[in-house]
Amino acid sequence: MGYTNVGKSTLMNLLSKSDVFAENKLFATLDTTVRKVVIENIPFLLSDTVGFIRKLPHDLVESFKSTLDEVREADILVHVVDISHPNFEQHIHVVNETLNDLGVLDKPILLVFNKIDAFKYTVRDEDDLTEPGPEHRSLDDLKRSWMARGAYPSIFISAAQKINISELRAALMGLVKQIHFIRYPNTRPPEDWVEFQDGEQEV
Ligand SMILES: Nc1nc2c(ncn2[C@@H]2O[C@H](COP(=O)(O)OP(=O)(O)OP(=O)(O)O)[C@@H](O)[C@H]2O)c(=O)[nH]1
Ligand SMILES: [Mg+2]
Repeated sequence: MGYTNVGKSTLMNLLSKSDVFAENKLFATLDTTVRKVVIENIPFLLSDTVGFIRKLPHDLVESFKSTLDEVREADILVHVVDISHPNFEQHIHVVNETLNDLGVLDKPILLVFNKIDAFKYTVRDEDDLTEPGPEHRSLDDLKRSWMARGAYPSIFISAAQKINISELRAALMGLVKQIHFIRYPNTRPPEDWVEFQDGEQEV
């Protein structure tokens, strides 16, 4: 889930190798789409949702309700953000407000910063002594500040250019496994489960 036009459907297509409608316009997705995905022999359901926005067009309220149900019932929330958008932080805020209203902020959340290929910033002159603005933050600056906040695990990707997708898959699988083996304790854990329990990052 995430703000509208951030690349949720593009990412869904990539992870589930399906063909969910993706287009560069607001609200390309008008209902929730669920796909079964199997990674490392563990099946789970991946659901693509309608985009969040501050003021929802009236005729979308109904279709948005199913998105809210989906979010309420999900085990893991993948919050997709368009980091190339100048207002991406405001978008995160709008989405988080909705999650807060739904009372789902205690669910595991993976923050996925998408469109790193389209990310641009203004390089400051070395002798520029004025206060740096948000437009001067490089991708590394943003990575550092989001990692430092440590609120949620964050991954920086490009769904369109397929950058860092294996890192995203690994992070997602880490969360899926935690839930899978709590829910199905009798299923034989894969070899790497012990490592995972030790808190090691999977690659
Ligand atoms: N540059 C760039 N564009 C991307 C990336 N991922 C998606 N897009 C483009 O962003 C636009 C929106 O993508 P969608 O996948 O439809 O976005 P969405 O979040 O599902 O949008 P809604 O369903 O309308 O909320 C499309 O034109 C995509 O091609 C990316 O990593 N980089
Ligand atoms: Mg979509």
